[in-house]
Amino acid sequence: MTYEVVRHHLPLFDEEGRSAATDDDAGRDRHYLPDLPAEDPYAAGHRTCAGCGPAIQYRWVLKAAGEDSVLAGPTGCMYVANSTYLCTPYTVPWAHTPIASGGSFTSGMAAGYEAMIRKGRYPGPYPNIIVMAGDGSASDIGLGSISGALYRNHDALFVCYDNECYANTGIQTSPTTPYAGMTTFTPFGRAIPEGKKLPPKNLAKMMAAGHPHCYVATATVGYPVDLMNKTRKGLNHVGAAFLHCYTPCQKGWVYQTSMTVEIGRRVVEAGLFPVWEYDPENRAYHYFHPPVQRPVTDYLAMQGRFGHMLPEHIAALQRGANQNWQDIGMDVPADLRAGEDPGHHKRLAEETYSMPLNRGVGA
Ligand SMILES: Cc1ncc(C[n+]2csc(CCOP(=O)(O)OP(=O)(O)O)c2C)c(N)n1
Ligand code: SF4
Ligand SMILES: [Mg+2]
Repeated sequence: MTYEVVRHHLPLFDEEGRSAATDDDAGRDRHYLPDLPAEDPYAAGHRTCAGCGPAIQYRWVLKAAGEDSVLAGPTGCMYVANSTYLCTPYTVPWAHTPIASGGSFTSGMAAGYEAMIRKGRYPGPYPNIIVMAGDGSASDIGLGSISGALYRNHDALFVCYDNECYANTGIQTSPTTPYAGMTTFTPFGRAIPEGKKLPPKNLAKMMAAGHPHCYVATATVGYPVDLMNKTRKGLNHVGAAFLHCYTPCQKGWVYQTSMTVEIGRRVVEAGLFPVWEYDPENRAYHYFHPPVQRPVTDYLAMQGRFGHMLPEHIAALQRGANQNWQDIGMDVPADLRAGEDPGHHKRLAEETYSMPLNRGVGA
């Protein structure tokens, strides 16, 4: 006898929040969080750094997914800092995998649950199967196994928490480290004054273009309701889904601990991390158009990893950001266009940044 595989359908959160939005003096809507589930499958008591972006992302993704979830975590900060022998902050089943095999391990879990439910050996419903891999794992060492799982369309959510470095082993460069981002493997000096010379790998676009049957989206910890809704959309999608989430690393990027969520918004407002969704049914990209467009210096000056940048490096990044604005269908304001000229800039170490207004944590 064969049993039917029954799947969850998770309702989406109200992005506008439950209270009237008010405008701050920069014209941005301030929202309040909608009612969130009380459950917290990523419990308090873990040992990540204060202000750790990946930890914030883990908490929100798991709040959105709920208690009927099973998790895998390839080696990285979110394995090492979260788990010590026989102790983890997860209230749901969780397994560590080698850094290269997050995709293959998760494929096995998905196929196993399907088979057990069909044979009547597991009562169901089909659980939320999630792997959260760092950028070193998802975009580099474990890319092949995640691509294989997406290609075979296993019903699971594959998340890359992107802190733009191999953090756990001492902040080494990864394929997603941005141009000029300083890491222990890309120090700046007389020979290479910008530190990192290469532009970052566009992991999410690669995943969407290469696996057009999958739900693919980008998100940041600056927009928590959007992140939670994309988690739910990815889980509701029957088949493989990939979510690329930008997660600042306080230790590796060197910024004030309380600024993690703010940096998660500024990267979008500076045009350096476009937020979008790929709809596999219509094979269409939907881009988020932020209400504020900033010069890249508003973002760079908050972080010590960019402090060595010279005017020509800043201008190069502004050129890239302006290209991103055009790619997502937005106009490039004159002051941002002017920023393509190195003569427009000082050394970054001489820049200051304004402390942001309290914008709340809504969408
Ligand atoms: C095959 C292999 N190579 C290298 C390592 C060493 N290693 C452990 S954690 C880690 C960093 C992983 O970086 P990332 O996936 O970005 O996660 P993060 O530490 O940034 O959270 C590395 C290189 C390993 N465990 N396995
Ligand atoms: S090093 Fe970075 S990613 Fe790792 S725990 Fe600290 S803040 Fe989080
Ligand atoms: Mg990383």
